[in-house]
Amino acid sequence: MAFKSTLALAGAFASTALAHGTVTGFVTDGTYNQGFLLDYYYQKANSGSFPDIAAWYAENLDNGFVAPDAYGTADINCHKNAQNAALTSSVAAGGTVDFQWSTWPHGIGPVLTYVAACNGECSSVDKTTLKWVKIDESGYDTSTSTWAAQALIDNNNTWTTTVPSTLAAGNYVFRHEIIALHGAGSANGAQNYPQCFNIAITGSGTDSPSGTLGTELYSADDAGILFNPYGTITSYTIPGPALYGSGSGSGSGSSPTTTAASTTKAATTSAPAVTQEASTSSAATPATTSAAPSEGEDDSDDDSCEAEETTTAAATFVPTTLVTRTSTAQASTAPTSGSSTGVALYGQCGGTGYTGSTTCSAGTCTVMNSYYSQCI
Ligand SMILES: [Cu+2]
Repeated sequence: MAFKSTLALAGAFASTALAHGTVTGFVTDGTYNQGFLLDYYYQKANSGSFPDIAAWYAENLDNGFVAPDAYGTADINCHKNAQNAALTSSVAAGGTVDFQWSTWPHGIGPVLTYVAACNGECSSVDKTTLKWVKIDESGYDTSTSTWAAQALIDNNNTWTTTVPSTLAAGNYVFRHEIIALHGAGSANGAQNYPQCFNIAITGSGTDSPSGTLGTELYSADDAGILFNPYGTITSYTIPGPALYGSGSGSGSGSSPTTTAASTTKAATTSAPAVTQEASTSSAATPATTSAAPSEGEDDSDDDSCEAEETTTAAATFVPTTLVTRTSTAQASTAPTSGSSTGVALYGQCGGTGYTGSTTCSAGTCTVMNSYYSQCI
């Protein structure tokens, strides 16, 4: 990750600090739904609760990912310490879901989407019992030498999955996932970033395919997990169970905007104090950086999660992409800064490069690190 002279810019907009991004919004048949924000982690830490939304809560802080040595744990389902979403959105069988990542730095790896029937309420289903059906997968396009993750980045950090029209109506957890492979040439070097959403499928489909438990989705030595992505790639085997028959997906969908690239590259600045999580992740991160060649001209896509962890700064989500996407996206819970009434609870109230209000309308402005102070 390049830390360049964008601190002031990022500070002006920053409300949530992330390195890898989360799915901060998802669109079901054209309807925007709130996704997971890192803010919610702090809300939960400080107040014990987080908003009732249709996106699952997870503690994928900063450099958090699920490594192959954790494929046998519950975290592989919906990311670290995931908790059920309280609400449920809906999509018609045959319709589309757009997953909007706040930012995404790694252009090497597949993108996959699964569904699991809840057989009841997804708000209370035991995640370890969910059986995942892969409905969308994309790996490496040898004709264009492009990874799915790069296509996602190029599409305004958005991925569109088409819901198979044959799936039976009912309550499902959708599991959308990027597997970053920039370090996957080494054992335990792949990085899985799953996120989950409660979405009811409507329609007249009748198919209820059997799925695969999360802990059985991948193995550390799968051909598509332990994979050297450097050099000439003649084929890539997407990991996980077979794709459901009528599923289809693509990296296209919502129109990319010309601001997407600059927004992504501008997303560099402060991170809240998550050093414990980050250092935990760091320990699981193979030191492949120095041996790994560049991923190309996109210098924001470095191969080093260690670099993000060993500096005090990490990338920050700049929520301008949400604003350009849909009008309803503006209803996100991003705290306002610079308001005459002060910064809302959990909002940023200080830090290097920050130019907004330092007065909290609720809580006390508390220094998390030199780059980020928060009203808590
Ligand atoms: Cu990384």
